[in-house]
Amino acid sequence: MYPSRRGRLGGKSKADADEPDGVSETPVERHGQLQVVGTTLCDDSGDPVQLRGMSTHGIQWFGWEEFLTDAALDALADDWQADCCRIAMYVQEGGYETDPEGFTDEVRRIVDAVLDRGLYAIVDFHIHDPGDPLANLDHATTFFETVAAEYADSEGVIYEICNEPNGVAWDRIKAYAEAVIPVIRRYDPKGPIVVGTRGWSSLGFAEVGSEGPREIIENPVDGENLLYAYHFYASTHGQWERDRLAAAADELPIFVTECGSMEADGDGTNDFESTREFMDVLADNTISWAFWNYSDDWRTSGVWTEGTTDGSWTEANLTPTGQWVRETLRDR
Ligand code: IDC
Repeated sequence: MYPSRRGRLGGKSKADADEPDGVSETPVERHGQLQVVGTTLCDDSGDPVQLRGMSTHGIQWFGWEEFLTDAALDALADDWQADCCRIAMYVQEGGYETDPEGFTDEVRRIVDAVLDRGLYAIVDFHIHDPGDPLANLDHATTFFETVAAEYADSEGVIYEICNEPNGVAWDRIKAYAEAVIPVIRRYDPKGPIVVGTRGWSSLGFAEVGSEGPREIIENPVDGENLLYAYHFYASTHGQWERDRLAAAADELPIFVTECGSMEADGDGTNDFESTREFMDVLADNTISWAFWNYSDDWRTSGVWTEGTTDGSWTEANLTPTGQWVRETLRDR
């Protein structure tokens, strides 16, 4: 198997972790507590940071034991050399609302496994139907109260409070965010929080009647260390979106918490040329990203071939999507 390129935090402080023990630092050891300075995500020294990694699929289908195991996460950390892992906890569709305690336990288990490898864990409250985040406000309050209280002292947790609002005005999303953020901040005063945006986190571009990022710029969410989500699928989206994303990045802190090289339904053909052009915009603007999705789903977006299980996390079992993303992540 591939050599681990990292030590394990294992109780080491960041200072200790710098010990020249022949093993490179983990992303959390290297960057520490993240913060938003102006429109840029920065590390604890104030230097800009671009995190790059994967999103899980919905953990109700591809969660711990079904798919995510220690071996799967070792491959993501040590072979793929990801900086972050987004944990997609659907609220509907057989998700959190069916078993709040059980799904909170599952998120806790995956967050701990991600942090143990020194990767940043993005806790994704994965709503998109219903598109109005206020429909899930009570669930969000309960869930994030528990998660923020438990991870308040961790340097490696990022809170994504609503995956893809849609069909609602910016005011409602802002109202939801300004109800949930204080719940998190009561326990975790600094952890970065990503707020979903109109039109399936398109910054409003995909929402009829939206004025796009202007609505956010003129009426931002109240709080510190906040970022706004943008999602793209490179076979569906192109230069029109790339130009507007680059312009928005001049005025807003953005995190691409979900993106893909295929159609917006997670399937269809890959357009790796368009994906590369999107990745260039993200790199030029130091925008972090998580690719959809770390699973063996049959759709184009699954990075592992169907039936990949423990012990078979080798290049031979990667789909074309997986080959492309792994190479991109390893290309430092
Ligand atoms: C899709 C999954 C599919 C699942 C569906 C459920 O690929 O297996 O049945 O969700 O709604 C998103 C969403 C994400 C979607 C993904 C691809 O955040 O949940 O996954 N996508 O459609 N936004 C744009 C694309």
